[in-house]
Amino acid sequence: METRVAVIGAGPAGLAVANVLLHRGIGCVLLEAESREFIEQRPRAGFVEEWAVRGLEARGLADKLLAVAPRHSTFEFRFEGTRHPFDYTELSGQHHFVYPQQILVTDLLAQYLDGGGEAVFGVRDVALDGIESERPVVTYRDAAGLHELGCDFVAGCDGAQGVTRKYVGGRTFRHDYGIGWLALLAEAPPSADGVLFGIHPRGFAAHMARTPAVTRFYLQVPPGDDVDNWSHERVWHELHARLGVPGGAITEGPLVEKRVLDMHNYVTEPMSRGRLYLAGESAHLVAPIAAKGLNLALNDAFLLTAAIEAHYGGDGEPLAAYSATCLKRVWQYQEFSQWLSDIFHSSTLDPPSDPFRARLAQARLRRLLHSRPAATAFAEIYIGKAADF
Ligand code: RFL
Repeated sequence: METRVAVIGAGPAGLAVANVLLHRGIGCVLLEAESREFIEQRPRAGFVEEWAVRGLEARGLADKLLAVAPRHSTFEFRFEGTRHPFDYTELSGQHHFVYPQQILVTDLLAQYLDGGGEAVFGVRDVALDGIESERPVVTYRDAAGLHELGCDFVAGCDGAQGVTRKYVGGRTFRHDYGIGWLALLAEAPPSADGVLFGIHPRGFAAHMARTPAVTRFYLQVPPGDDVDNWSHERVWHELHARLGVPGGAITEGPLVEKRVLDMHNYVTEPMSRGRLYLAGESAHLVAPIAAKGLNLALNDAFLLTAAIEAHYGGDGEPLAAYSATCLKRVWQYQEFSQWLSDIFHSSTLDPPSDPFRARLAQARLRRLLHSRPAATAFAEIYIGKAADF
């Protein structure tokens, strides 16, 4: 089989790439390890930044999202029993759109397949050959046997567990936070309009709406903790303690997902080699502290498709600059997540893991709540309005 672009992985990055290429008339084939049913039900992110939504809209990929996704403009820090609302839309002029990732994936996949896009699900043993030549070959297995796909370019969009990253070689920068988050999905209506960040001596906790009937919660836990240590009763006891405030109770419901994330980040540099270009979590992972990962995946997809289109139009410069261009926003978001992590995890923990760092984090939080210039700078990076430098 032959195509122009082989797209490996049908997450947000791969689906955005495949849709844009299809729309621009650039042939591509999408290869996905899982089944269509599986990826349409895999719950993950939910907060899409306004610039990313506008990027989808400009490419004709946001009709349903724009019609139904609620917009968020504020969050609350909660600490010492008090609510501290933070209106980032007033400061930045931009919103979050709350849209569960699996619904975005479902929309993008339907649009791609309905538009005549080619996809193979359940592929195994994906391997690349000749990425430094002008005609790389992707081999993979499916139920019918072994296949070869010749192409001009490979878009490696196969996420954190994928295979394409290893073909780039390069250097991977990794940071471990040394903390865990218990990620929970509850069949409970959101307890507040916006995100809640609970900064508490017992550890951090967060609340994020997903749908009118489902809410995501996080609880800071020791890294490597076992989900079996977290009974229904213990989870809700901690969520009430860390997030509840007078007049701001937390609504309970059955827990439908419970897993421990060891919080870490990584960035692979460069994000390309020869004719292979990485996009999304195949190249960089940012712990869900600031809800950035999906947004970065979309940014890469927008840049990669524009660069491939320019290549076919005779301009190779955007592809040559692709990695460096993506990495600007990637590192801004990494830095922001690290910065926010100190506020969330260091400022009030009792006993503090590092008393000096705890006081720095408290000073940082006070500056954020009392200085409008500091709050404005925070709001702009929180919503990703200013981050490409
Ligand atoms: P994905 O979504 O992991 O998609 C990769 C796809 O590649 C497939 N695959 C392969 N296909 C073929 N061959 C192989 N060898 C393959 N290996 C893997 C996989 O099956 C999959 O379909 O990566 P992508 O596209 O880069 O998208 C990244 C986002 O999924 C991720 O950054 C976000 O989910 C991160 N994230 C959040 N991001 C936000 O912007 N806002 C949020 O609110 C937010 N919340 C979250 C999150 C991630 C979470 N998890 C997974 C830790 C909440 C959680 C709990």
